Amino acid sequence: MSDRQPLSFIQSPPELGNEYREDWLLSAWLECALPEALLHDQLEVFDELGRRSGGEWYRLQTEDRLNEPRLEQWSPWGERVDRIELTPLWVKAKSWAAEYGLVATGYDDSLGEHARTIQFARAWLFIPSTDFYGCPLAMTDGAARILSDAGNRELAERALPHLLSRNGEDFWTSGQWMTETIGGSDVSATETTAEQDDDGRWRLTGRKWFTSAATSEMALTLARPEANPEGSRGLALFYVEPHDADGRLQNIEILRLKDKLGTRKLPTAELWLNGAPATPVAGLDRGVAAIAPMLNLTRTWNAVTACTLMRRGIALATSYAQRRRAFGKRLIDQPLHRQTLSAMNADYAAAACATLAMVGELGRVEHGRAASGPDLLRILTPMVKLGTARDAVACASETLECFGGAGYVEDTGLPQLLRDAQVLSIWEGTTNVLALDLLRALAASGIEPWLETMRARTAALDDERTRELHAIASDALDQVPGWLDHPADALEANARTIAMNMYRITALVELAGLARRSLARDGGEQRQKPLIAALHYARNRFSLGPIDTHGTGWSLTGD
Ligand code: UCC
Repeated sequence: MSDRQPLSFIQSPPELGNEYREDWLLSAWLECALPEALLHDQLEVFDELGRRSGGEWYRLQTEDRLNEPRLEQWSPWGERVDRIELTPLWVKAKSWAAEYGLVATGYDDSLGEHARTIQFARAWLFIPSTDFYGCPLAMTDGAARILSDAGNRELAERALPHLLSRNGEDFWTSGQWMTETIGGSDVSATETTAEQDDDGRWRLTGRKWFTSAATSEMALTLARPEANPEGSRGLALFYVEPHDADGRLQNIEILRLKDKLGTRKLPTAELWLNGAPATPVAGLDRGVAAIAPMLNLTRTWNAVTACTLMRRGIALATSYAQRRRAFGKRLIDQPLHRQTLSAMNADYAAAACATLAMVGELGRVEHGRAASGPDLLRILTPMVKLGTARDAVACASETLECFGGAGYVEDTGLPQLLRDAQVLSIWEGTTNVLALDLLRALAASGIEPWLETMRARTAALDDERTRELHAIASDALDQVPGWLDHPADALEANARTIAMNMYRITALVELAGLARRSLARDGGEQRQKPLIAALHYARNRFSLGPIDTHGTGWSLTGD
């Protein structure tokens, strides 16, 4: 018989509710951004997604925690098969993604310029409970955009019906095979070559070092046709179907699955292309420019994912704070803990508003309704991607801390939040690469498309209750032109600070704008939340980094 004392206390775990109804920021944004009738039509789906996200899917995700994809390279009889077995949650997630039109909705012309807002609102609820299934969806979205616009009718007719299918059986996802051993950032150095065989079929040879979601039915990739020059202009964009009609890989070997810090459900693989058949998508050069629409869309998904991970962390930490008692009180009733949760909420609200504003602009650009053509979106995309990614890592770290030691213990499922979030500032362009991309965009269009939009939106903060927000945003915007007035080297050395500053201003202005629009609508306490969040953000979280005009600190780097 045990002589242990009976346990006096067992902590109840955090729980999730209906993740649409509980996400006051998302619902406030949609109420202001969508026409009433359209929102009304969508509410049932949002509500269902919110319920499944916080209920059935979250439970399955928790049960799936220890599963990982598995690569079987050889059959028992010695045949090279290179089959990847996905985790049970990922198998189901593909059907759900198709059923809810998580890619197709963005291309539904009946929704007009709002198609993207509705698509990403749905994805918002799906992503945090499906262990980065958003990654293949992001690449699929990028492929659908490219194949819709590239003018290659044969490829469009073959792949688009699958990429935009709402039926799990017909739905295809797309890979994006870019990264090679020589670089994931400097893609212009791609070593994979493309040659035509005797039948005129293009065949690709080379090693793709980091291909996410290697189970996709198609992929877009870069290779250098023989005799083409070095650099990104000598690359071409190719379409590949990895498997033949019998499901066999076509001159492709899966060398291994990557042993990553996080996103471990994602079957990211190293591939050897050994004459893999491929089709040029849009000519035989300018490959980087040709794949750029895919990059910009996956960066949009990256930002959306960052926000949804912040929201998930906050939901769990809030639930825990309502249950956990320490020093005689629930955590939620303790002023310092409340302040911590408020800061997390304010950061989330700001990141979400910057992201949803970018998504709205994407919808306008795609439907020819954007005031500055594509220029504002081109500026927003790298800036919002890099800013939200870093906010998500900070928020995940704070989430773990809200749980004390339990946040550091694997079987609570919490450490995965931090490991997963860390990828957001690395893939699809690191913070530095994206900061330089922002400079590239500013060099092309000037700062005006962004600055004028931010000034106009700040001018609209004309309510007495938003006066303080107006003053803080105006003051910040006045500083911006001076940041860009430097020689090329100094500008480059300051690119990250400039990008983060512009992101913070965008986040503040968009959140303040939501506060203003919410106040203009009738209603009770719920309508006040964006204002409370905006004031908290402006007073406690908003700060701009200094631009270094004294030199670059290179002497500190060791060279
Ligand atoms: O593949 C990866 C894993 C996939 C995982 C998917 C996750 C989805 C997340 C969803 C969350 C759930 S990771 C791969 C990571 N690698 C990258 O993202 C690449 C990072 N590097 C860059 O972005 C660089 O800036 C490069 C490669 C684009 C730089 O290329 P270049 O060739 O050195 O630079 P250039 O010469 O400036 O650009 C070439 C052309 C130019 O156009 P033209 O030829 O007309 O002058 C640029 O204006 O490409 C154009 N361009 C762009 N256009 C470059 N970037 C862009 C852009 N972002 N938008 C439009």
